[in-house]
Amino acid sequence: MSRLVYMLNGPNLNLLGKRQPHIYGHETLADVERDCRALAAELKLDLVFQQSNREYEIIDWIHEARETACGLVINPAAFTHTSVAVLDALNTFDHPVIEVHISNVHKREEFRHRSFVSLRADGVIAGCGTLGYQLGLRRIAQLLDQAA
Ligand code: CA2
Repeated sequence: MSRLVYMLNGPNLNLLGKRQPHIYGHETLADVERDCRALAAELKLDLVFQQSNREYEIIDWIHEARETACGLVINPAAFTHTSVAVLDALNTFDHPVIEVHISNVHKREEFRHRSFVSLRADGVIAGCGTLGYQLGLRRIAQLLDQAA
C-alpha cells in the first residue's frame, strides 16, 4: 500500500500567523508544512500539503487522494460547518481521515460546534494549536501500521 498522506487546508488558513494570533497562534502555514514534512520523513510517509480558499479545489484534492493516498488529514476551516459537498467527497475516500482544528471549536461560537466533516472523520483533534496537524499525521501512521 502507498504511504502517501494528503494534508488539506480550507479557506483563510493562508493567513495563519499573520492575523488573529490570540486564536490561531504565531506559526504560519509554511511553518506547519515544514514541521509536517519533517515528521512525515521520520514516519516514512509521503506528504501532499495543500491549501485553498475554493471549495471545489478541496473536493478535487479529495478525489485525487482517493486514487493515490492511504490517509487524509484535513482542516476544512469554515467548510467544516457548512459543506455537505466536502462531507460527500470524504465519504468516497476509503482510508483514515483525521479532522484537525487549531482552536477549540467547542469553546467558541455555537455555529462552530457542528461539523459535517466529523460525520466521516475517524478522529478529531481540536484546540491543540498547530501541533494538531502533527498529531493527526502520527495517528494516520499508527492506523497504517496497525493495518499492515
Ligand atoms: O480552529 C480551526 O482550525 C478552524 O478550522 C479555523 C477556521 C474556523 O472557521 C473554524 O471554525 C476553526 C478559520 C480559519 C481562518 O484562519 C485564519 C488564520 C489566521 C487569521 C485569520 C484566519
